[in-house]
Amino acid sequence: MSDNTFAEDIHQGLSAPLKQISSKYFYDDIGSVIFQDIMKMPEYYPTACEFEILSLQGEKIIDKLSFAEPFNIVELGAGDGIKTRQLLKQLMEKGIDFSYVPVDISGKAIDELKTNMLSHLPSLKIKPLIGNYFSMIGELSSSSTPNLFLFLGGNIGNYEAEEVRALLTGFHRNMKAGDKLLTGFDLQKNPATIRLAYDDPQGITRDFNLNLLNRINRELGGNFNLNQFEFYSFYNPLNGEVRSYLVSLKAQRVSISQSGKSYQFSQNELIWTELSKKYTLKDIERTAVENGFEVMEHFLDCKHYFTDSLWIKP
Ligand code: AVJ
Repeated sequence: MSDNTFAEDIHQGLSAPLKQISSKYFYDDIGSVIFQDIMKMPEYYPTACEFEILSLQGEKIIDKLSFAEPFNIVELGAGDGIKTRQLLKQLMEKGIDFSYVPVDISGKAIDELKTNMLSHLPSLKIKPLIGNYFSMIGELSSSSTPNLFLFLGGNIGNYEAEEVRALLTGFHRNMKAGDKLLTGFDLQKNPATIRLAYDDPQGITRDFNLNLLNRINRELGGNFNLNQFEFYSFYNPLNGEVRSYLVSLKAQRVSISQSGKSYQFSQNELIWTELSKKYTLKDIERTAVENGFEVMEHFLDCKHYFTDSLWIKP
């Protein structure tokens, strides 16, 4: 991602009536480390739930594919790969012939993932692809090798309804008939459980959000004073949305030296940072059908907090 896009997005976001900074900017080197810490917090249940699903139900998932070998397991946005590795390990132990194809726009992320995967699974056939999701899906689908696409971790929760539609229709258009998609969705549950996961008492999620301002300071020459912003996160059980914000604690003006622009904040003005949407199984089924997929099976953890939902393009 070029610096220019970041600068332009920040300018647009801070000029909007409701100021916003996209959650995709959480993940610079510092933010990625903080996210690792979030995934280790007892309050942040999604990681453990999806780890359980992929560790305990890997065989069930693979049986359900009923793919001719060899096939591809194509991971869209691979992250650190620990959860995926649980699934791959089971396939290898069964002697199944497949290739693991992680796709990312960052060559660095892909290199690290490859090294890490091979250190745990030395005989894994890994064929990383650098590029955007849609064109890589299209390229893979032009061959007759069956594909299972993975979109794990609940990343889909960060997308607004229209963005979900654009993403899934883009996947669908580029997939071939018979190819499958396994997507992680965080499920609606006791609202207090969700609230705690996104507003933890240690303040790790707070630091994750404040790092956005730090990143602007570092990369764009911003002069955000982090003491003059606080974090606020709200879960609405009526629509399943966690929305997170930074709050300006006083009236203040913030400048960005790289662009020479400045932005006025009133006291208690918000910067919206993230949507983390929680789904019901019904929502997921409707979303699948609306975008041309058929639901094959939901794989849930034992607490029914999270699902990896397997869809087919008929
Ligand atoms: C990486 C998008 C799945 O929304 O749960 C964790 C990011 N934000 N805590 C999520 C996140 C605050 C996470 N995803």
